[in-house]
Amino acid sequence: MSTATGSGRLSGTTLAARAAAVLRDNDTGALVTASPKLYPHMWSWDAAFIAIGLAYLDVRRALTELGTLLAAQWSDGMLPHIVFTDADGYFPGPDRWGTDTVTRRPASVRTSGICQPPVHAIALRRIVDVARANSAVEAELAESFTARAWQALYRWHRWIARHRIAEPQGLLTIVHGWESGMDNSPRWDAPYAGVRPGPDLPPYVRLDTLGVDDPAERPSDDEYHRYLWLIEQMRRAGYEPAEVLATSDFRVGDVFSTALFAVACDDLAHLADDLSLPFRAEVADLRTWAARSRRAVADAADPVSGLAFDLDLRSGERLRTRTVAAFAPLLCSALAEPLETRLLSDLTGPDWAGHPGLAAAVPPSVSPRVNGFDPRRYWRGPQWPVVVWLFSFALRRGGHTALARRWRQEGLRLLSDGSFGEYYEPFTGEPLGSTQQSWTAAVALDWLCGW
Ligand code: 2M8
Repeated sequence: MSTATGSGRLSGTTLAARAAAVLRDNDTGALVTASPKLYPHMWSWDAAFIAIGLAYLDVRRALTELGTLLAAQWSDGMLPHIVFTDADGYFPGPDRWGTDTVTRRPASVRTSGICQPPVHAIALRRIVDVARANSAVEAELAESFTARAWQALYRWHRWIARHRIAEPQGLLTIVHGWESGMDNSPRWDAPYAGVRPGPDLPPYVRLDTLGVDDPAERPSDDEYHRYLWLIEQMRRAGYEPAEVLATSDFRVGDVFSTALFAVACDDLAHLADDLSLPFRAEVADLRTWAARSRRAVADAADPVSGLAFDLDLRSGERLRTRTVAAFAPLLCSALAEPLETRLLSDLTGPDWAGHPGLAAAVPPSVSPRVNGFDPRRYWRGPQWPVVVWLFSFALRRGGHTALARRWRQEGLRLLSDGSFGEYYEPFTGEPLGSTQQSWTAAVALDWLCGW
């Protein structure tokens, strides 16, 4: 674990203790909320990262987190993006989603009706590794959980493969910017321009802007109107996967989610092999989906720069916006040399992590040198620790150890005030959005205790 990091910053030990306190404070028993004020529910991809963080505190509790999410899985395999607690104060809540009448949803929980990036098998593999390093007892807990949960995770992946892989390109299709996890990223500006809210959109009042110091750190009202319209369309389609694809004003092939799907498929297959689980045909499926997805990311990459671009499946337009998601090939090792090196030098260079003005040398969500970069507004410029963690983790696995360690160090520097911001202003390091954000605390724990 690292020691003191400099004046006004917490030592590694204190930071880890504070991160643990965030996860404990946000713990309702069965789930850790994404944050105490702004997000008092469970979010699907947050839960995966949170479970990794929890593994350093208590492996059993980490497995419960994944178990809670899997208990909300729909009967067709979809893992919903929000599992609601009883808390008020978040909009859109379960009534607005209107999933109570959907019979594919388990009756015991209220959920949203869309999904988020499939990082759960990546988390489970990580937790098994942490548990094995901890003790034989924890290893046994993690391994038996894996044997029990494996098929549910496979069904989740199969749902994606069946309903959300758009051929011939092979990219993972999203039907709402929220499904990407990068809600208002400029990646989605062009597709959102085609979303035209109808006059019959039921009225609503936003609550999210009350949970932050400055509403300018959140998406605009105009964006929210489109977000709500897409929900209305899906609700009218009964959240039926084929009907949603046929009727949604938003249908985009997401390179970042596709790359994560490739890695998650390989990780789930690896877990079955590692534990000698009797799922030979399913493992073959996973390997096929992984290879297909990796190829789709490679095909989406510009042959000169290596940057991978999303595809608007409604207009056929390639979305050439320079956001951090364009480095998706690095997540799943999709590109051969010299393109991988080209991408790495771009991402570490002055347009990105090497920009001379940054407080911490990690990639922002959008390059500061791109028109429209906004250092304070959510996914349109700030640095997101969880995204930095994903790249550092992938780079380490891919053998780029020195860079992975550097980003771990710089990522920790970003977090070292101990407030665990949702995202950070890249030039000042100011925490923005929510504080005590659980997944930020979780990645801090992994960087501090697992490297
Ligand atoms: C943000 O998204 C939610 C909607 O899903 C919101 O703004 O209300 C995103 O940052 C998303 O990636 C994240 O999972 C969620 C909870 O942290 O918040």
